[in-house]
Amino acid sequence: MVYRWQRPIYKINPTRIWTALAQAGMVAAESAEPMRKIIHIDMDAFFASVEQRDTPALRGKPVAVGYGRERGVVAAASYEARKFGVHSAMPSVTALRKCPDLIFAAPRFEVYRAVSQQIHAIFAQFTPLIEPLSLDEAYLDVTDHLAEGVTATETAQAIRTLICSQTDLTASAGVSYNKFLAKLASGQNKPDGQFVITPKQGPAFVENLAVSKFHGVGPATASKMRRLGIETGRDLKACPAESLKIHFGKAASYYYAIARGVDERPVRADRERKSIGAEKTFLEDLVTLEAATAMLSSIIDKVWRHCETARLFGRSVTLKVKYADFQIVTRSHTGVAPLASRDEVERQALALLAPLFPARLGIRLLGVTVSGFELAPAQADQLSFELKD
Ligand code: TTP
Ligand code: MG
Ligand code: MG
Repeated sequence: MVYRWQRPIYKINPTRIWTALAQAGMVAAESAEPMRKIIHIDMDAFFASVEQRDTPALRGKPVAVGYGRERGVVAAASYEARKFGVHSAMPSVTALRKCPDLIFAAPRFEVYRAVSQQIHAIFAQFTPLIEPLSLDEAYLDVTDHLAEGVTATETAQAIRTLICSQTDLTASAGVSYNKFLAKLASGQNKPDGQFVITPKQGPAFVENLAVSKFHGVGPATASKMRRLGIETGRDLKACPAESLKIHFGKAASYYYAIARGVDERPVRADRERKSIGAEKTFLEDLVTLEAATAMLSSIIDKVWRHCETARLFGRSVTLKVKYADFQIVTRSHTGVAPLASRDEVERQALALLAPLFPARLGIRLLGVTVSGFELAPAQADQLSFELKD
């Protein structure tokens, strides 16, 4: 009897709770665990800036990296192009309508990858705790690696100065006490800027922000939150834990914590990326193979774009189908050679999809994942993301 009551108490780690309370500003920070110092670095208009650096005629001009033809999409837009409303993932035709003088530059992934290695080498001069998120960004934990008398803010400045002198490109930085806030901070003074969020400022900063700006709240989650009346961090904080659990399941505890400026995820160094996937939940269930095929196409576009960005080509394709009754079915195929084009991925995915029709029930979610990479290991493990609506 007694044990049944005691067990949950043993599971609670007092140090972690104390740290969380301190991060939320509920107890004095000095009395908690040493506050972490996390830096998030992200290159400015990465692919576009590299093209402007290497082709002087493109400097100061609205530039999009990608292909201008029909069905092409913008991978990156220079800041000059953004003034016209051009941004990543926008169809090229739309981008040209918004900015008729837009200049398209073909992507050169090997160059972006080389720059990525250069900036990684710079990070490594400051800390071994580096968690890359993509080619152009990473989290750095410098808590135990600050030089004598040097602050995290000064370290971020030093890293940006080195990046600029060694690559001729600019980066922005965010400095804070956890990953969630460091990433939010790096976007605050872009381009070529940095921003600090202190433990004191954290909770208020989150409260005043739109949840759609939160890392980990994709467009589908953001619109679900909107339907529930949750638009800002403040609304999210006001939402009781039980209610979050009902609506968001496993993700609820993450949302509960970030609404309070708390994020205990460690900076995980040198994780190997094992798969790249994307999935999409539909507003209305899909019933026909034609409808499912059409939806799969945009999911594959997204997966393929990220495979290309990371230069990772896998031999396996996995299809995930969630039916209206929430039953999940996965089907996988592994070939002898890496899938080298978007169309090859699509062919495999469709071969896995077709036998599931006629479908026993409407389909509410489709997902595609590529794995079994053969090329150089990239950093970071599974990269999963929601499709933009
Ligand atoms: P981001 O860091 O998201 O964007 P950015 O560096 O172009 O601009 P910002 O100054 O706002 O950070 O992405 C880094 C690179 O990844 C980007 O230059 C191109 C590529 N990319 C794509 O190929 N497709 C996409 O949908 C996105 C978002 C990025
Ligand atoms: Mg960037
Ligand atoms: Mg980035």
